[in-house]
Formats: sequence, structure tokens, C-alpha cells
Amino acid sequence: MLKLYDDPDSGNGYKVQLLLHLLGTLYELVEVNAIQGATRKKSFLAKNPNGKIPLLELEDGSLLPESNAILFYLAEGTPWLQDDRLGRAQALQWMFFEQYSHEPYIAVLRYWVRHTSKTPENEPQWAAKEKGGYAALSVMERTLRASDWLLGEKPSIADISLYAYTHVADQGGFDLTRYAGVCAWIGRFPELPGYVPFPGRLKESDDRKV
Ligand SMILES: N[C@@H](CCC(=O)N[C@@H](CS)C(=O)NCC(=O)O)C(=O)O
Repeated sequence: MLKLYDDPDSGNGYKVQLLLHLLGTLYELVEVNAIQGATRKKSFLAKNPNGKIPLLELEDGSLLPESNAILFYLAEGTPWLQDDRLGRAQALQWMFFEQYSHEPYIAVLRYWVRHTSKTPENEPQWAAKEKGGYAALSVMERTLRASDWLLGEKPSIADISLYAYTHVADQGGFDLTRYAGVCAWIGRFPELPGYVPFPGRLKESDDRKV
């Protein structure tokens, strides 16, 4: 059985858990408390030298870190990944966008708001994080005004990848009401068979979100 090392409060981990549930794939969840430093323990570093969850362990013992690589692996041969060359590249295009132009702004600001508030270290970067996050939302909005899902009529791993931190962007202080297309897209997810909500959305008062 697949084994997923994850902190259920991580949006990057939620991407993987959401896809596993949408696929109806059984897996064993190994909880790793990232905030308490469990990702930096020797035993975990032996599995992922980069010290981060999520991490997927395959039946043969192979180890696969990086949320979007895991999505790509799990979606192979399923309706969640395009089967044409360009479509697959476009799924990757959105997932690279997520890691470079979206997550470093929206997820990081959400983390600061929930964990640290403003500090002398992060305050100088605060406005740039907001600007970057809104720029990413605007890029998504242009596509989602024109189609239901990022790659057209059907949802794919590109949507799952971007949904994880977009639907909780308000927790980082982002005003999502400016983005009608993004809001309508967010509203489509709970209708998907097998959908599971993000624990980081549910436990508003818990202060150990990742
Ligand atoms: N690019 C990675 C980022 C993973 C990541 O940042 N994981 C965080 C939790 S969201 C983590 O494990 N942090 C603990 C640490 O760095 O020790 C991915 O997409 O999987």
C-alpha cells in the first residue's frame, strides 16, 4: 500500500491527499509534525534529505517528495492528467507556476499571518508578498473567467495543485472577492465525487497550521 508522510495542516500535503481521495486510492498516512521539527529528524532526512513533507513511499520502497511530482505520478493514466503531449505540458506549466509565482507569496503570507504576524524580519517583505499573490490570482482569473477549469472543461492535477493554497488565501489576508472566476472555480471543488476538505481550512482557531 502507498504510504504518505504528511502533516495534515500542510497545503502541499493536502494536494496529494485530495487527489488520493478523488481517485479512491487507499493509502497509509504517516503524520509528521513539520512545525515541531519532525521533518528535520535524522530518520526523516534519511527518506527526504530536503526535510519536507509531503513524501510518498511506493509499494517497492521508492521515495518521491515534492507535491506536484507526486500529483503527476499518481495521475498518470487517470482522467486527472491529460493524455496528449501538449495537455501534459500545460498541466506542468500550471504546476511550475504554482511553485514559483503562487505558493511563495500566498502560502508564505498565510503562514506569517497565522503564526508569526509582523516581525522585523518579515515586515520589509510583506508588501511584496501581497503584490506577488495578487499577481498570481490575476493570472488565474484570466483563465478561469473563460473556462471552468484551468485546462478547459475537465478538472486536472493543475487545478488540484492551485486549489490547495488559493481556497485558503483569505487566511493570508487576500481578498478573493475581487476574482469572480477564481471564486466560482473554488466553489466547484466540493461537488467533485470523493472531495475531502482541507483540515487547515476547518480548524480556524488552531495555531499550528503549515
Ligand atoms: N516544494 C515542496 C514544498 C514542501 C514544503 O514546503 N513543505 C513544508 C510544509 S508545507 C515542510 O515540510 N516544512 C518543514 C520543513 O521545512 O522542515 C512541495 O511542493 O512539496
